[in-house]
Parts: sequence; structure tokens; C-alpha cells
Amino acid sequence: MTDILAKIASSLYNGQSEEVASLVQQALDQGLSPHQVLQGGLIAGMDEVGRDFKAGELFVPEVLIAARAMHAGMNVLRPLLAESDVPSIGKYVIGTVKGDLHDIGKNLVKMMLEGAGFETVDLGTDVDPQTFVNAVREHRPKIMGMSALLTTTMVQMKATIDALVEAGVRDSVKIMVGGAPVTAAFATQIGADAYAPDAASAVDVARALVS
Ligand code: B1M
Repeated sequence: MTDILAKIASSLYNGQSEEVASLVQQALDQGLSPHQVLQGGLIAGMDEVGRDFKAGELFVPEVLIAARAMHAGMNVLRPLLAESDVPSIGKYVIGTVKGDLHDIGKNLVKMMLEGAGFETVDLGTDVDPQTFVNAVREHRPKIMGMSALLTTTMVQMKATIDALVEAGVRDSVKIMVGGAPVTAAFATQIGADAYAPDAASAVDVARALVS
């Protein structure tokens, strides 16, 4: 069992998209749960990519190819993670903040929320504050989530909250933030309602916010 997860992680590291998709399917066929495959295979592989990227052993093109392989694996898992007969428990607008192109974590959070019964509206990456404001006006979500992976872009979370206040819609929505450099203390400091460290916690936190 752990063998196939290790194979998924190393194929992801090597950017072998087709191999990753096929191994993910094999792991599921062997009886592993979608969450086991996600955590022990895909996320484990991407963690290794992150470590070597930081150490200067991998460069942006290699990371991009690994990210593509991660998406290929997630495409197989998506319907299973989102599988749910729970009726919608509320709308959730989500996006990665301005200047930030990282979307793997944001997409995972979105998939898990959909699995938990939230109806999601995905604004994508590099979302400027005004686009968040417009989406809150248009979709009237119960929760708006912002993701940031860079210390240089997490400040956009505060800029977006300020824009919501200025537009007079801040109090109509709960705000959740997350992403590797974001902390609970930072969330409080910028006036967000909640912080979640990972996709699974994001579901618990979102449920608590709407209950
Ligand atoms: Co970039 N990158 N990257 N990168 N990248 C990081 C983030 C970095 C930590 C790598 C490193 O140096 N170790 C570093 C940031 C350093 C810093 O700011 N302190 C970094 C850098 C520097 C950069 C560039 C500036 C590199 C360059 O060009 N010189 C550049 C910036 C581009 C931009 O955004 N403007 C850049 C580019 C890229 C790629 C495009 C090559 C690619 C992104 C591809 C894509 O997303 N489509 C990429 C990647 C893949 C990474 C790493 C390796 C992996 C990120 C990832 O997907 N992790 C990353 C290193 C790392 O984090 N280990 C790195 C897997 C994912 C499942 O985890 O996104 O943390 P994560 O999401 C988690 C939680 O954080 C949480 O739940 C998720 C699932 O559990 N979460 C939320 C996330 N959002 C949430 C929202 C919530 C709640 C929870 O509520 C709303």
C-alpha cells in the first residue's frame, strides 16, 4: 500500500503526469481512500518538490511540471473528494490574491468544500480586491476565502478586506484566509473571521462559520 503512495510521490516529483494519473487510479483500485492517496501520495510528493525548490536543487520549470502532474492526479481524485449527496449548505467564493499564481492548495480547499456540500465560486488566481468585492456583491456568499502562498502577496488579504469595508459589504460575509505563510495571528491582525491551516481544517472551519 505505502509502496504505491511512494511511487505516486516520486512520479509527481519527476513530473510524469500520465504516470501519476494512472498510479492514483491503481491506488484507488487497491482500496486506498481518496484522502490517503491525496496526503500520502500527491501532497507528500509536492512537499518534496517544495523542499528541493527551497534548497535550490529544483527550478521553476521543474516545479511547474510537477504542479501539472499534481493536477493530473487531482483530476482523478476530484469527483471522489467532491462526491456528496449533501444539499448545498451555502455559497463560498474563493480565490488566490492579487500577484499570486499558486493555485494547487486553493483548488484542494475548493474540492474539499464541494465535498462537504458548499457551492463554490472560484475566482482563480491573481484576484484583485475589486474582483473579490464584485463577487461578494454578485453571489452573496456566506463565506469568502482568500489563499496566498507568498509573503509578498499575503498583504493583499488586508487590502481586500479594506476594499470590502469601503464597499460596505464586509459585514455581509465571513472571511477565511489560508496558505503556507498565513497564520491565525495574521488572520486576526488583518480582521479576517477565520484561518485554516489545511484543506481538511478549512471544511471544519467553514462549517463552524455557517452554523
Ligand atoms: Co512557488 N513558492 N513561487 N511556485 N511554490 C513557494 C510558495 C515557496 C515557499 C517555495 C520556496 O521557496 N520554498 C516560495 C515562497 C517564499 C515566500 O514567499 N516566503 C515560492 C516562490 C518564491 C515562488 C516564485 C516567486 C519563484 C520565482 O519565480 N522566483 C514564483 C511566484 C509566482 C507568483 O505567484 N507570482 C513561484 C512560482 C511557482 C510555480 C508557478 C512554479 C508553482 C505554482 C503552480 C501552481 O500553483 N499552479 C510553484 C509551486 C508549486 C510552489 C511550491 C513548491 C508548492 C506549493 C504547493 O502547491 N503546495 C511552494 C513550496 C511549498 O509550499 N512547499 C512554493 C502544495 C499545496 C497542497 O499546499 O499551497 O500550502 P499549499 O496549500 C495548503 C495549505 O496552505 C492550505 O490548504 C492547502 C491544502 O492543505 N491552504 C488554505 C491554502 N490556501 C488556503 C486557503 C484557505 C485555507 C487553507 O482558506 C481560504
